Amino acid sequence: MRTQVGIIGAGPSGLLLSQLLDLAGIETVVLERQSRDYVLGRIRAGVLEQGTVTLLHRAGVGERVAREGLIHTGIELCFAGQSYRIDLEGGSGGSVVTVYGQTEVTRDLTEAREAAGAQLVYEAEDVALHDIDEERPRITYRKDGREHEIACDFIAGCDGFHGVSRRSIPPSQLKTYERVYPFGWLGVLSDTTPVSDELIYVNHEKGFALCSMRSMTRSRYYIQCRVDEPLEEWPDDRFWEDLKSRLPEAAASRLETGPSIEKSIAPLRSFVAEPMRHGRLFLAGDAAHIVPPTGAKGLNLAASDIHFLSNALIDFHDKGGTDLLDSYSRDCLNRIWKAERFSWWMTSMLHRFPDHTPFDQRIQLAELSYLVGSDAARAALAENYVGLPFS
Ligand code: RFL
Ligand code: PHB
Repeated sequence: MRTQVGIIGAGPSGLLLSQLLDLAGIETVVLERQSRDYVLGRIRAGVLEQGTVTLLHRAGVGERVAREGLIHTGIELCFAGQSYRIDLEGGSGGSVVTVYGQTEVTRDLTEAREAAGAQLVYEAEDVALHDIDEERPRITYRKDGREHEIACDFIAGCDGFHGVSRRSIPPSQLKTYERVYPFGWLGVLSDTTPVSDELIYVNHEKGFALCSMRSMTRSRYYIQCRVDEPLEEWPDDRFWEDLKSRLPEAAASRLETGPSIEKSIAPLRSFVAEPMRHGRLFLAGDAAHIVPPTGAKGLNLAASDIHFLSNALIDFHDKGGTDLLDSYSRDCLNRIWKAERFSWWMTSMLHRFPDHTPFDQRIQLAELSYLVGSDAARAALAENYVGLPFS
C-alpha cells in the first residue's frame, strides 16, 4: 500500500492531523494499536484553549463543541481555607477556555474521519517504522495475523508517550528532558451536579484537589495520591470523604456524591524530546512531550503541534515549500517549553511534596498569597491558562 502521510496513533493528534490533511487533499492512513471502543472510552483532558477550539472549527468538527462546550471565564484557587477567583477573561484581555471532554473531541474527530471514508486501522499490531531518514519511509504492521507494509512520503508519530515512533529515532539524535513527580492524581468521574460552575484548584495540607466537570450533570474530580496506591484501596466512599476534607467549607457542604463511573490513577511527569523531527518522521503531541495535567495543557499542546505540522505538510504539498517542515520542531518547541514551565509552576505551587520542609511550605503559601493579591501575577496566570498564541 502507498499513502502520502502515514499517521501512527488515533488519539486527538493523529485524528486531527488526518482530518486537516484530508481537507487539503492529502491522503493519510492512520494506524492505531488499540480497538475503536478502547480509544473512544478513554477519559482524559477537559479544558480546551480558544486556539484548540478554532482549530477544531477549521477541521470541520467545531459544531458540537460550540453547542455543548461550557465557556469558563474564571477559575477558583483555594489555599489556607480561603477561596479566590482568578478572572481569566479580564486577566488575558478577553480570552476564555471551553470545558469539553477529550473523549468528545476524539468522538467528533473519529466520526468525521469515518464519514469521509478515511483509512483508519484499529488493532494494528507490531507497528514498526523503517527508512525514516530516506525519501520513502515505510511502516509495517500486523492485522488479523497478516503482515502489511505502507510506503509513505512522510510519517507522523502521534502515538503518545509510550508509542513506537520516538523510540525509532537513534538515541544519539534525540535529547530528552524529564521530571517525574513523586505523586499522582486519583480521578473520579460521576453523574453528579458539579460542585461549582467554575473549576476549583485546591492547595491543602493533605494534598492537591481539583473539581472539574464534563457537563452540568457530570463531574470530574481529582485528588493527589501516591502513584503506587492500589485503586482497590479507594472505594467511592473513601474518595468522597477525602475530597470533601480538602475543599473549603462552602464547597464541601454543597458537594454531591454518587457512584463513580470511572476511577483511575495518573502519574505526573514533565518530559520533552528534542528535536521533534528526524528525517521524514515528525513527532507530535504526547509522543514528543508530556506535561503534568495541573495546567490543562497536554491536549492543547497536541493541537498546536498539529497546527504547525498540518500547515507545513500542506505547504509542501501545494507549493513544494520546505521552510515550514524545516522550522516545525523549533516552532513547536518554543511554545512547548513555555507550557512546560507553566505546568511545572502550577504543579509546584499546588501539591504537597514529600521532601518539603516547613520552609518550603511557607514559601508555597507566600507564592499563592502574592498571586491572588497582585494584578500582574493574576494576569500572568490567566494569560498562560487560556493559552499563549499558536504562532
Ligand atoms: P494520545 O491521546 O496518548 O494518543 C496516542 C494514540 O497512539 C496509540 N498508540 C499506538 N498506535 C499504534 N502503534 C503503537 N505502537 C502505538 N502506541 C500508542 C495509543 O493507543 C493512542 O490511541 O496522544 P495525543 O493524541 O498526542 O494526545 C495527547 C493527549 O491525550 C494528552 O496530552 C492529554 O490527555 C493530557 N491531559 C490534559 N490535557 C489538556 O490539554 N487539558 C486537560 O485538562 C488535561 N487533563 C490530561 C488530563 C491527561 C491525563 N492523563 C490520564 C495522563 C488529565 C489526565 C488525568
Ligand atoms: C479535567 O477536567 O480533566 C481537567 C481539568 C483541568 C485540569 C486537568 C484536568 O487542569
